[in-house]
Amino acid sequence: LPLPASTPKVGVAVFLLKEGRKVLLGRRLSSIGYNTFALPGGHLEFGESFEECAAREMKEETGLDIEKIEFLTVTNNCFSEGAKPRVHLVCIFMRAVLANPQQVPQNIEPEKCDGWDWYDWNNLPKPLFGPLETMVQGGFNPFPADQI
Ligand code: 8DG
Ligand code: MG
Ligand code: MG
Repeated sequence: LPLPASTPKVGVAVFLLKEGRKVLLGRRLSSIGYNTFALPGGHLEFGESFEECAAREMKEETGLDIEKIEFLTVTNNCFSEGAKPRVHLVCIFMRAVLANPQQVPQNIEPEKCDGWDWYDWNNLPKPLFGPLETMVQGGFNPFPADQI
């Protein structure tokens, strides 16, 4: 059988929610979505649950420990990078809160992210990473119903 040049991959991104309707975002330095604001997250590893991946990527990228990790939604995203072949990511969106509300995010992967900060849901920075922008445009809200 001819092998495909690539296959869809699975990403897990996390809405880390804070009181006052804030979310944690960082400006991407990776080629996909360069300079856009995105959630912490990364690729699902073999054998991992979505919750495990969310906690691991959060720790690797920000140093933060999270809890109340819940599934929210899934999106299907194809990215083209100029002339380069397209990247196809199925992205699982989770939400979570800080295990210790005093904990401060650190920029542990400075080659991939410009730095993490909290942003008001009603005043998000621009430009947002494509998949996130599409969700926000569509009226998606990651906060629990009793906080909307
Ligand atoms: P890894 O090597 O640590 O496993 O991966 P990464 O370098 O941290 O991957 P990533 O690009 O941060 O995340 C994986 C994919 O998830 C990304 O290429 C596309 C998809 N994705 C979205 N929306 C978001 C988002 O808001 N944040 C992040 N981090 N990824 C997202 O579709
Ligand atoms: Mg990562
Ligand atoms: Mg990442």
